Amino acid sequence: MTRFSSANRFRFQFSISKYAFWWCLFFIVLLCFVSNHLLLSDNDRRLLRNRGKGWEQRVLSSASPRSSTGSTVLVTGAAGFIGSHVSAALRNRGDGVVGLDNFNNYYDVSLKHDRRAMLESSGVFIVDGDINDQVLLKKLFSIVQFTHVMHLAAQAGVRYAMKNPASYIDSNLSGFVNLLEVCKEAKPQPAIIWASSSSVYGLNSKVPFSETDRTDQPASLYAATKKAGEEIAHSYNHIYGLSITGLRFFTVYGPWGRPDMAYFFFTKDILQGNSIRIFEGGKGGVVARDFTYIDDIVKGCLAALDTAEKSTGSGGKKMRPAQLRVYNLGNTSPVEVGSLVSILERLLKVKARRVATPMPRNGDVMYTHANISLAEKELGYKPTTDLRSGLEKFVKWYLTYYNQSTVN
Ligand SMILES: *[C@@H]1O[C@H](CO)[C@@H](O)[C@H](O)[C@H]1NC(C)=O
Ligand SMILES: *[C@@H]1O[C@H](CO)[C@@H](O)[C@H](O)[C@H]1NC(C)=O
Ligand SMILES: CC(=O)N[C@H]1CO[C@H](CO)[C@@H](O)[C@@H]1O
Repeated sequence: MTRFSSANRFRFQFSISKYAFWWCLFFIVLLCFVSNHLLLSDNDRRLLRNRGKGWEQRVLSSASPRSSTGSTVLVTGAAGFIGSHVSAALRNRGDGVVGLDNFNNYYDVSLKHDRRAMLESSGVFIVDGDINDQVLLKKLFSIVQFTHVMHLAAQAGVRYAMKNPASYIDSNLSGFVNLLEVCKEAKPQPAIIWASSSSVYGLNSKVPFSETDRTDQPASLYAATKKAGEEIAHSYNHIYGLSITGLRFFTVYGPWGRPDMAYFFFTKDILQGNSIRIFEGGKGGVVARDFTYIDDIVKGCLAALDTAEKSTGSGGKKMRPAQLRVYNLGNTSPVEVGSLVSILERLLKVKARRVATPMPRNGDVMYTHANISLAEKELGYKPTTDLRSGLEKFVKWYLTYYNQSTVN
């Protein structure tokens, strides 16, 4: 009897624990389902799906320098114009490079994918993701100890900006802050080099523009956000000991450039026989730009990286004051837009159909001219490409890339 009842009790307990087991399982599944849907953003889920072991391996191998003295650099906006050139140059000299880009469709995405293909063939992996994605950034910093961050990403998008300026500012500025937050927490903190812009000089009319000139009169929202970026950089440097270098780029052009820039769409329109609008300043004022060739800019970026001191903080705590710098990277010889078109006409052997238009009041400044003596002194920066030879290389690339046969 005793044997029977103990067996019975055993069976009874077994069936209870079986019930408990199934209920537990049910609750666990329910919990997973709910938390997955309530707590995880789309991005997190994408991260979990696509970023497993193989992905980590690719990040790691891209990050490892080939030379023993090489740096390990995170390049944001790596599929962009300047980002792709800088990534290639870093990789070619033996540094470890991990790219990050969200491949947004502001301009022809296939151009970005082709830049990516070019970089991947030289061993640079570009992570498909956004600088506003904290989870992703933290993950990257947990896999790799970056010595430097080259921050060249920004959300362009003119049409979207008109409809929704707030969100557009959001993505440029909050993206930068997001990145700084992750950098300040990192152990060790990387040094940061980032893209500011000549547009910060705004209404300043004293030329050439020097770093010490006033930059508190932005003429566009874009300029205002770049200026804000410089101030934010100051605060992160001051509070957390991050080493930060801002580069004020002056109208960068060259092969693999951005289709939304004048030299690029002028080339396209001239070849297609479309008329082009050339802005003119009122009352004899000239519209001119200090066009700077991409290879010169790349040299300036690398020199800024090589001369950057280490950040002094660690894990969010400042130890002592850190380096904070800003440099003009220009060509220091402004060219009128009309002359740019004449050079293109000669290179393309096609006459442009010019339509002179008064400069619209959209905040673009009339004239830019960089004083580069500070970059020359401290970075050894010395641009060597004049607009004619630079455009020649651009046109050559353009014709090959778009496979046109207008020129023999
Ligand atoms: C964000 O940055 C991009 C690229 O630098 C620029 O084209 C765009 O105008 C910026 N947006 C704003 C609101 O400044
Ligand atoms: C250029 O900037 C330097 C400081 O970096 C300054 O000493 C020099 O006077 C400036 N040159 C001109 C022509 O403004
Ligand atoms: C100008 C140019 O590069 N033309 C080339 C376009 O592509 C075809 C076929 O892919 C080539 O045969 C042309 O030489």
